[in-house]
Amino acid sequence: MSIHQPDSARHPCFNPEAHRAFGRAHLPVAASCNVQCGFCDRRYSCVNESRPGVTARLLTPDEAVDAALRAVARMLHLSVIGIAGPGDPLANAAPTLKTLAELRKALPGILLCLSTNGLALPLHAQTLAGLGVGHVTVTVNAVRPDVGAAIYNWVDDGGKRLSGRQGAALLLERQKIGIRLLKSLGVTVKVNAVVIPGVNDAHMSDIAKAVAAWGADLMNSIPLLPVANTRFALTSSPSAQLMHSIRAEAGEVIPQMRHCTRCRADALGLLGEDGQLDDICGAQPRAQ
Ligand code: CLF
Ligand code: SF4
Repeated sequence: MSIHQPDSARHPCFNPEAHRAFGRAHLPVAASCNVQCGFCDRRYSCVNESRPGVTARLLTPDEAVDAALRAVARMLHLSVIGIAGPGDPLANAAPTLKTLAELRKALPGILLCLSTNGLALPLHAQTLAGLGVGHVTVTVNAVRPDVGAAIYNWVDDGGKRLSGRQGAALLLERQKIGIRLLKSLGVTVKVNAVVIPGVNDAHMSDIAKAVAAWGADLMNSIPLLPVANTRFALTSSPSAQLMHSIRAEAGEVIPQMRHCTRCRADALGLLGEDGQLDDICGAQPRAQ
């Protein structure tokens, strides 16, 4: 199975045939997060760490737009500009939406993309669609609150911090509403799911069925990358064999992405390349 949305033909993540020809730029304008996933550590530096949630430094919207314009001018194969952290783009709605609005004006032909945990998605889905953000990724690691409670340390809903099943249930509800809303607005939706052995690996087919029923177009099962000083620091990554069987089973109900390279929040170029936006390196790491 594959997806056949017209704009996805040149999106390197949504179309496996496009990823050798088209690249993406991530603009790191989203500092904080409204969820704490048990596997995530967003402290960052320029020491060649390549995984989601890390960036050499944060950019203001103006800096981000300038960097994007320079990148597009020198890299003709850039087809997508995305906002993917280092925190959650919609937990930082002001800089994220300002950046997207400026980009839409300056680069009318570029594909705009965004990756979110979905907690604030119902609030912003309409605005995103209005700005022409044609591709959105929502990370859904659980579709049962008891499973989610083992993954999310807490969920912060406008200053109200919820943990355990309560937090996981709220996040799940927002993800469901948000994805359905995006689909009603014509946005192409991918679901990322981090596979954590012993926690949600046996739950992946339930996630696939649920998100397919919500209307999602594509699913990307991502093997856990254990990060020091997190809840899952000592959990092993799933084997290639386990990932193969998870994708095969999930692929019965929703198309699977199989070429994800787990990009940094400031990645630039073809998937697998971590080029740098001009002058992004050099700032000091920030405390979380
Ligand atoms: Fe970036 Fe994500 Fe858009 Fe792609 S990445 S915001 S959908 S333009 Fe792509 Fe990188 Fe995997 Fe993400 S390979 S981590 S799936
Ligand atoms: Fe990290 Fe994303 Fe989870 Fe926030 S939602 S804690 S940025 S993985």
